[in-house]
Amino acid sequence: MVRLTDPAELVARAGSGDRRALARLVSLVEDDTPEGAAALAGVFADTGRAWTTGLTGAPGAGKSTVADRLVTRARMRGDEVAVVAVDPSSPFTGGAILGDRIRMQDHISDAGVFIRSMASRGHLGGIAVTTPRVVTLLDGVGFPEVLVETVGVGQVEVEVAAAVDTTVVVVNPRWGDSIQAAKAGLLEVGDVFVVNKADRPGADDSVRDLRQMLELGHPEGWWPPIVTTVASTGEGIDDLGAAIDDHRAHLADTGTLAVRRQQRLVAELASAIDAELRREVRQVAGDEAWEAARVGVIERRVDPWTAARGLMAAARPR
Ligand SMILES: Nc1nc2c(ncn2[C@@H]2O[C@H](COP(=O)(O)OP(=O)(O)O)[C@@H](O)[C@H]2O)c(=O)[nH]1
Ligand SMILES: [Mg+2]
Repeated sequence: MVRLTDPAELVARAGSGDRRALARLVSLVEDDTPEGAAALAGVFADTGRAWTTGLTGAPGAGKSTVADRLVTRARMRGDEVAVVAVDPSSPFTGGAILGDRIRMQDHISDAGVFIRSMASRGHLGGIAVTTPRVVTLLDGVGFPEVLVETVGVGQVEVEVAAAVDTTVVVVNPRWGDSIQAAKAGLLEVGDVFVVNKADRPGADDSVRDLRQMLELGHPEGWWPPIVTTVASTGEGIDDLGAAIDDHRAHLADTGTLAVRRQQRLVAELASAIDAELRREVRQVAGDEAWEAARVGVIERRVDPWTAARGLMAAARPR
């Protein structure tokens, strides 16, 4: 079989529900290929329509199980939905990805659901660069709803989870779990909080701890609700869905949605320029000059700022 790589053809097929074409497109975007870039350029005018929700929290908190329930909810509403599960801890085909697949298996045969697990591949920028592009692609081919699951451990993962319209932070009723979430910087990014595994003791204490910590913050007209769930049985998922819908309505009514999305796009523009410039400077100045700068900085013979200016000057056309 000939492997289809024409971006326009793939976009057309993906848009009409061809999941294999879509999977191929996502790979092309993930691998930072020219075809992927062309596909993104092609769909960009159609983006800005999807509602994006991020789910973040410690490994094992139940994010995938919650996502699975939210997918069911979206399907019952008649909406198609895409899920992007980012797991930087499984660089190859780790257990987490398999676990996500098994958990989501009810949806795998459903043509209205697209699930993609992405592992950090270690290329420049990694998931921080790739995930927003994949989400943009899914938006552009017409998914009204996109869920992004990220392990909320590192700064990059937290940023990825926060680069959505609504960020949901998932914790468990374990002593100290809320404190860990706070330390990871999750309290600042959460729009909705979930105490999942409420079938275990301590859920009420966790809710109280979270509320106290959140009250120390300075919300801009939105007090993040705290919902308790038992994702494994589906208990509380309707409340969570309602809380997400409320947040969505709040953002739309206050005009915050447009502002947030504009800020995200401008940030994306700035980071794209950074990445392009770095690549170009390295290419034009040459490996030797790059290496000399690198070693010079490490050995403290030249400061990073002077070295950067030197490389830029070497790369600038005369
Ligand atoms: N007891 C209990 N277990 C749950 C609940 N939600 C998820 N789990 C289990 O917790 C484990 C981790 O869930 P998973 O969704 O993979 O967590 P993730 O790593 O955050 O995506 C799995 O074995 C789930 O079946 C819950 O509400 N109660
Ligand atoms: Mg998971």
